[in-house]
Amino acid sequence: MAATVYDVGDSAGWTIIGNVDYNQWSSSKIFKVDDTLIFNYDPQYHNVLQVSRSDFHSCDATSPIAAYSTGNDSIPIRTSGHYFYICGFVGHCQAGQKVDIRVPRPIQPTGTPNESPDGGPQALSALGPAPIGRRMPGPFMNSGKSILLDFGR
Ligand SMILES: [Cu+2]
Repeated sequence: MAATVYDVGDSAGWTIIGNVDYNQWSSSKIFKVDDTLIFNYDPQYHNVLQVSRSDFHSCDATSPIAAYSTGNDSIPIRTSGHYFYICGFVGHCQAGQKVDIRVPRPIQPTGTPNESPDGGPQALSALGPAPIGRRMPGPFMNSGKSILLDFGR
């Protein structure tokens, strides 16, 4: 598996010009650990802030996890996860200069012999398929009350 270098936004770069759909850009890619993201932009007008999921959605640039401002930022993907980047210049994130990068967990070539017995919350990660045998209880497990209410009136 060769590592891939991605220019965010491809030839458009990191910008508010041209209404680049970064969501579409990232969702068309399959990112993996060891890939690299390159943000190309004029540092006079833009920057790159890594933010939390909620700050990404609210375009809150006040508490970034990491900040980049060289205009040619190379950001290696070191671990799987969900990464959120916005431009910190006023109005730019709101205008669509934001991108989320989802990096799935690497697929193990062979089964892991010592799978942890209780899995923990990580086993239910949205990044992977739900493990078999961990399905939620069916509707019949609900309290009798809701079943009664469900009977058509
Ligand atoms: Cu910007």
